[in-house]
Amino acid sequence: MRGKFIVLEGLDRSGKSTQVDRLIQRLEQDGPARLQKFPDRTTSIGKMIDAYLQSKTEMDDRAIHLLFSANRWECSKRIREDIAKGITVVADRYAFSGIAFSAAKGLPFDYCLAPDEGLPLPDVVINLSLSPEDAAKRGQYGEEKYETLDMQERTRAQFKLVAREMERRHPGRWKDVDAAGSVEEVGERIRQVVGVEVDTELGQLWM
Ligand code: Z5A
Ligand code: MG
Repeated sequence: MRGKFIVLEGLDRSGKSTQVDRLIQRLEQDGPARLQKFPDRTTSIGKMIDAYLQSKTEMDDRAIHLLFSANRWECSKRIREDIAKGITVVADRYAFSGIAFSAAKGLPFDYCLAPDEGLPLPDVVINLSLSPEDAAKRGQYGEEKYETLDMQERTRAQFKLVAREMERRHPGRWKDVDAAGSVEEVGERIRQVVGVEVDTELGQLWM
C-alpha cells in the first residue's frame, strides 16, 4: 500500500510546523512517515530562497516565484519514490503558499499556478485558518520578507482564491481547519480530517 501525501498550509504563525511535528509522531505509530519542509532551504536552490527571505539578496518577483517552484520540483522525485515505498510524506507548506504569496505581490494568478502543474497531488491539504486577531496574539511579526500585516492580509485573500481553485480542479481535498485554540485542540481537529481514503495512484497537481 502506498503512503499518503499530506500538506499543511496556512498563514504565518497559524501553527503549521507545530502541527506537522505532532502529526508525524502520531502517524509513525502506524507506519513510516517523514517531514518535507517547503522551502527546503538545504538545497542550492533553497539557499538562494533563504538569502532572499532574509533580505540578503534582491530578486525579481518572477524569478523568486520560479525558484520556489523549482525547489518543489527538485524534491518531487523523492516524494514520489517514498510514497510508492509506503512512506507517508507530510509537507509543511507547498505550491499553495507559492501561489498565494506571489499573487499577493501582484503577479497574475494563472501565471503563479502554472510552474507547479504536474507536481505530486496531495491526498489532503489541511489549511490552518486563523483570524488576524488570533494571529496577532501569537507575537510580533519576525524579520523575514513577507512578515508584515499588509502582506499577510493580501495573502489571506489569495489563499481563498487558491482554495476555490482546488475545489474546482480537485474537489474534496482542501480542508479548512480552525487553528484557534490550544495545540491539542487543533491537533484533534486535524486528526479528524486526516484519515482520508486515497486513490491507488498519486495524482498530478492541477491536471
Ligand atoms: N513562501 C513563498 O513565498 N512561496 C512558496 O512557494 C513557499 C513559501 C513554499 C517562509 O516560510 C516564507 O516563504 C513564508 C512563505 C514563503 N513567508 N511568510 N510569511 P516558512 O514556512 O519557513 O515560515 P515559518 O516561519 O517556518 O512558518 P510560519 O508560517 O511563520 O509559522 P507556522 O509554522 O505556521 O507556526 P509555528 O512555528 O508552528 O508556530 C508559530 C508560533 O505560535 C510559535 O511560537 C508556536 O509555539 C505558537 N503556536 C503554535 N500553535 C499554537 C496554538 N495552538 N496556540 C498558541 N500558540 C501556538
Ligand atoms: Mg513554520
